[in-house]
Amino acid sequence: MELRIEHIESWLVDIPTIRPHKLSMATMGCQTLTIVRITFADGVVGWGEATTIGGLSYGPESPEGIKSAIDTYLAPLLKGKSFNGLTPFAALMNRHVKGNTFAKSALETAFLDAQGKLLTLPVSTLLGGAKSTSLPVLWTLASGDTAKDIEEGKRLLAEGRHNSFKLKIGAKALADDLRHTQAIKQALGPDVSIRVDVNQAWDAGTAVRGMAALQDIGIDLVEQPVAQWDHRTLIQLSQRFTLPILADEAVANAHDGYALAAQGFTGAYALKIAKAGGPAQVLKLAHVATAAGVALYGGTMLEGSLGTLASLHAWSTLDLAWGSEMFGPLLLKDDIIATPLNFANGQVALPNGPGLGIEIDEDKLRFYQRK
Ligand code: MUC
Ligand code: MG
Repeated sequence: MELRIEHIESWLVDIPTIRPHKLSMATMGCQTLTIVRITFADGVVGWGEATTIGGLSYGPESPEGIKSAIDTYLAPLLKGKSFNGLTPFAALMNRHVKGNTFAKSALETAFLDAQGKLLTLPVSTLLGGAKSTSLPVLWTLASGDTAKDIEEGKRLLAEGRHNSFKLKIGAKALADDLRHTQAIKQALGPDVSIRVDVNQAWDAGTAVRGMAALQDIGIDLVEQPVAQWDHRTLIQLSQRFTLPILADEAVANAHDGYALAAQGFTGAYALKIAKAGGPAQVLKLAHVATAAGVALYGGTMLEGSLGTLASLHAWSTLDLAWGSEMFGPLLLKDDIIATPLNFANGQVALPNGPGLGIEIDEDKLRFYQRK
């Protein structure tokens, strides 16, 4: 089987969020999805998405930069070439384009979507095969207001949509964040798992005090307490506290995962297709982590349904000890797929149709496309 690439198009799609989403480095009122479509010689098309958070405040690629990398460099490189599978496709991109893993992730997703449609197999099968047809999904309480977060958490528990939550802290002083976290933990009760994501906001001293207090409050997991580059403190914290650490910004790919584990990190890694360069590339990190005894968590860049699905197909082949946070589509007021994903009972169902298993609503795409 050879897949010949005829055409690659990309769009910036701006969709408002259902409420402000406050992280330590940005407050989001809108999410921008960079959507890509690859058309192959026999007319089969594949769709992909690359999405980041807060422009350039979270990661090194902006939505506009991702689109530019695709249009200016990656599309001309790939156009007219034939591939017998994903390995040579990814190798060609990596040979000629350094970094830009978000852009590569969108293209890898689109390639897999098309290959799956051609072979009438779901992307999960191309990635090794799904072990489960639904995956656990938490929700992030991040309105910026403690009372609103409690109300939102209680409503989602009552609806049965989610049974664990992540809180975004780090923008405020430690004492304020601890009050906020404790109030939510108490209000939602001992059976509800609460994790926090500090998004790199603490220095080493604050992190030691913060970890000790969060452990007392009964928090289950602390995500990326210190700066991305500060591996030494991250490793020391992971060894000093029984409260586990989830490495997010500090670990993008298999090389990072190997280095952190080899230096003594214990805990878990947040896998994200965008950090690694796609749904197949991120599995390399997952396998390194598993070999090192590091637990797995399915992470999001708050993607819409396309990026969320690409991730879910990859996560379905793994054992995720900490579940996932693939709730991105629920944070957006609307989406560009014809049938929304099904979230219920703390789980999201994995479609089993060919490719990603969904159809794009092209009218919606045009409606939300940046003009
Ligand atoms: C992050 O750093 O984990 C994931 C969930 C959420 O609310 O924000 C993202 C980013
Ligand atoms: Mg995080």
